[in-house]
Amino acid sequence: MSPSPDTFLREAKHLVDEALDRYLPAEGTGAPQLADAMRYSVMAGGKRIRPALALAACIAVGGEDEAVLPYACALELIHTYSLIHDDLPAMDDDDLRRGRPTSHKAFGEAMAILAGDALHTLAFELVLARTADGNVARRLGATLAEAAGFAGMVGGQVEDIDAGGVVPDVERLQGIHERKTAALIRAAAVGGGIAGGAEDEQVVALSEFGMALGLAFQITDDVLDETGTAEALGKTPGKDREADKMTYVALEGIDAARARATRERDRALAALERLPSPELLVGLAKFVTDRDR
Ligand code: GRG
Repeated sequence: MSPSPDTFLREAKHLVDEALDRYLPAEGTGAPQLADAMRYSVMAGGKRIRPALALAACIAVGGEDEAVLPYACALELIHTYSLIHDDLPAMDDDDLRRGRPTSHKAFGEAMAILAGDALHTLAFELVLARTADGNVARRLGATLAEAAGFAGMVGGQVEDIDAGGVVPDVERLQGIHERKTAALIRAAAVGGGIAGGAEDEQVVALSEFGMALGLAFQITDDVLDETGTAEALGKTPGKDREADKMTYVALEGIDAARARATRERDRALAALERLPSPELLVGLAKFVTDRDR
């Protein structure tokens, strides 16, 4: 029997946190303040949902979880770098993240920028230097780069900034979130499949799953920004409305946004029917829309 989503997330977090601790520069080494700033944000907690999805996708196609561990950690490093940079005064200007003062509040702006940069490059070092099979490493590196860069997260972030204060429309909003949030979540599922030796059609199913789940994740994030507490979320709620952001809640209200998240989640679940052992992914998909943090 598969573990519950909470149990699997806890186990995945343990595995990934132990590996991250090994992969990150040791405290007090090299440029000590940089090593401290990198560790401060990565080890502050976080749900580790992207690495958990990569591990579960690898298992869903019959792979062994250690084949995907460096890639799972790389996803978390890219995600953490994006949070550090997103919190900077030049972007969202946030004081609280993962229940702690943001990186620039704790280390200053220059160090926060540099810690993000170093996490970004460490991510690719892990994938390329620590993935056992060279061909798999090349495919994982390309998958991660595409999801994190111009065609994915960074491009989506720029579109999101450009959309501030604009009257919301659903097509534009979906385009933003496919790139800003869903691309990296899709890369978690696809990369997990690649590392696990998935057939081409299984990779396609994981891609559809990841994109739909990524949208469900973002819509739920928009709802939680309205309904969640700083204590549960570990960040300041209500920032989207304050910044007049284009969100699903601004577009259609909380109830319709929740219903939209459920529809995307169900679309994600339908794609899993084409995989041999999807149980862990099914549980994670339900966690994404039912969470309070
Ligand atoms: C700065 C290049 C650059 C990109 C920023 C991802 C992103 C783009 C900004 C983060 C801000 C944000 C609220 C994004 C929407 C969804 C999201 C990524 C939420 C945070 O992810 P969780 O809930 O966080 O997985 P934890 O802390 O649990 O890892």
